[in-house]
Amino acid sequence: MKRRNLLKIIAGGLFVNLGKIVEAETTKIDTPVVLSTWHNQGQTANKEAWKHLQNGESALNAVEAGARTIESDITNCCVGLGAYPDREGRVTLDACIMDEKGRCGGVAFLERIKHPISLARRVMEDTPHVLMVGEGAQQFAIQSGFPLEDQKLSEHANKAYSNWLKKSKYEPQINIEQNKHKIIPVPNKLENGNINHDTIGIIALDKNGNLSGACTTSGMAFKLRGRVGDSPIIGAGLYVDNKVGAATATGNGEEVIRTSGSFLVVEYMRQGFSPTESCKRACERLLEMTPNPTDKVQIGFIALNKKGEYGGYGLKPGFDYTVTTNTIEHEKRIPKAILD
Ligand code: SD4
Repeated sequence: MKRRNLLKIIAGGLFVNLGKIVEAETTKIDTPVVLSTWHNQGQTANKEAWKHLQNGESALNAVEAGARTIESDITNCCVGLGAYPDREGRVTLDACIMDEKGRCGGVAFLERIKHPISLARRVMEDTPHVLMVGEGAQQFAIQSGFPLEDQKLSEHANKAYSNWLKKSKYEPQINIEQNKHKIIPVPNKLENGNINHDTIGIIALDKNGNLSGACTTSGMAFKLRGRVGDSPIIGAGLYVDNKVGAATATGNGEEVIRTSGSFLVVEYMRQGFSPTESCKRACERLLEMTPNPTDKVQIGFIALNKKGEYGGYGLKPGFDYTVTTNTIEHEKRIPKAILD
């Protein structure tokens, strides 16, 4: 092992000890690193992102590429145009992206555009704005050369929506696969047998030590038309500060927005807490604001600091994420939960 690397590892260990970290998941520095929310889809996203990181490309390119693979998956319940629609039967998408320079872009309430994450990047790079929504965002997409896709539900989304219409019960839920009650509007498993998972949040540190992140979703299944969650909102669903770290969230967006969740996680890291401890503290803060979350409320945070240390925490059990480094191949991590 090179002397430089050895020193880095020692420094990582010291940071953990001095910071009185409760549960550091990593002390060994092993970069580049990419983390994605959930394992089911996170491993696919990480595999794609890793190709870019391995080539020496930027974390920004890596997170965009990782998010795009999930947006392309027409069988995904919760991301991209194949996902579950709102209560009017229309799929509306939210996404945002942030890079190492503090540049950021988001799109919300976007219809018929296959890759909201790439449009968010165009908002960041080609406009003086940060967030574009609805028809205007769609118009900007078309002007930017994005194809306008058919207004059509995927087969599995159509079935789920038809079932939901029969019950006609407006009850959007998150992290549904963990719900023990059976009065749920979306299935625990998709028609193809895949487990139903949520939003993809992906954060990476590249070989040059730069951080970036991306977050993309269709939001809550059968949501009220026009509802926007945390995922396109910088500071809520995603935040990156290249001096400190990056964080992203999955779960009930309303709770994450109310606590500026991802920003909060990064601020805890700025204070010297490990990524795991920072995610835990953000969950605790959330619990202070919502002391009695119903069984439908779930939140998961993942975080990565400038040194390549990473971690996560859930409000409740059931959350997992995926990590990839030179020595860790798209592995599943099951973080602790506040309400374990
Ligand atoms: C939202 N945060 O729209 C998203 C959904 C999600 O796990 O992450 N589900 O509120």
